[in-house]
Amino acid sequence: MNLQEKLVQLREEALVKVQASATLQELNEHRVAYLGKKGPITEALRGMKDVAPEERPVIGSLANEVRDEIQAAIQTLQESLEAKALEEALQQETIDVTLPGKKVSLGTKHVLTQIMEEIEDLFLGMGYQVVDGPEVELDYYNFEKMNLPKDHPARDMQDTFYITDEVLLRTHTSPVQARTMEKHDFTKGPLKMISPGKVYRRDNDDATHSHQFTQIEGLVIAENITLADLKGTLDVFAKKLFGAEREIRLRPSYFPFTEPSVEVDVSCFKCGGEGCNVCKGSGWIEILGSGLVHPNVLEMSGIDSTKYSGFAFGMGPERVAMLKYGIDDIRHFYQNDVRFLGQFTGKGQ
Ligand code: FA5
Ligand code: MG
Repeated sequence: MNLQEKLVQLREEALVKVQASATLQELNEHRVAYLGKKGPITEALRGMKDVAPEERPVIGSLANEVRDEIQAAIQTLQESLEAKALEEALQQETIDVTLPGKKVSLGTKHVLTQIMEEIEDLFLGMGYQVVDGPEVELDYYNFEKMNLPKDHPARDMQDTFYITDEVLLRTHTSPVQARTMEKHDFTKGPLKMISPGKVYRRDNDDATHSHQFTQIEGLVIAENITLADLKGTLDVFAKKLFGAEREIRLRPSYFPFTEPSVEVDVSCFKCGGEGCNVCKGSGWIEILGSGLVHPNVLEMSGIDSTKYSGFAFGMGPERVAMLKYGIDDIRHFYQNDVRFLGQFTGKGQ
């Protein structure tokens, strides 16, 4: 068989084998076998030296032709095998987007935090600053500077956890009033502040009382502050928190640090005023104590009581939240039962 016949036969044989390849691996084996350095075409071309010089161009171009054809056949099949492999891979990796996703459960802010932030926002909007104070407090600030000297009978109104004779767990947020008044520079303008935080009392726990609870103190001192300013402020507060239709009453009261003093009650959410276990039969729930700052309190912090006057209030956010959301026991706030907490998802959470 001469070289020409050999090349033609090689072409037939290679094309049949290439076409029969079922996998990319098989195809690659044929490529190496036919077109590789040790393959028959390279081999055949090496035999050119025995061919008559005038036949060399013919055989040479035939050899190139055979090689190109085999290469083209391999290329075509390779592309289709690759496309098939990709198709198969995609089919296997298909994601079913209609399957239900895994739900991620997000936490929410505690309902008390939500109420405190709502109240803070309201007062910040009216130009008040937010001030912090210590929970472990001196008797001096908690009582004495609030016009409650050591032997004052009204100290019994707030049963106290003492640490030493002079140090206690604050029973209200009012000591922050004294701490702020001492430092305030009235040449820079009036004093308007609120102070939220935890307080402690030796109260017996029941539906509306806890031995640890929160308060938000409010204090405004300027020239010509009257009871009308206090009433107006409490009115804005109550309407914002409870809505215009809810009943509110101001009741004359007594605090050593205010004169006159008033307490604010909101009609009971549970019985609507009939009397029940939550409001202890009165039909009302007390949310805050307030009044005009006693001149003694101003003077003790170095403020001229003939020039300045002010109002103050101390409210219980737990009671506010109970009335707003119809929560019938204060202890729910502290038990951290997610079935309770999860009901208050708040704004934008
Ligand atoms: C005071 O603590 C005064 N410092 C408030 C005040 C401030 C008056 C400034 C005048 C000027 P009282 O003891 O009434 O007052 O408490 C205020 C509010 O705290 C109550 O209206 C109630 O909402 C809440 N509160 C009082 N005791 C408890 C308790 N044991 N558990 C839950 N909330 C309570
Ligand atoms: Mg009270």
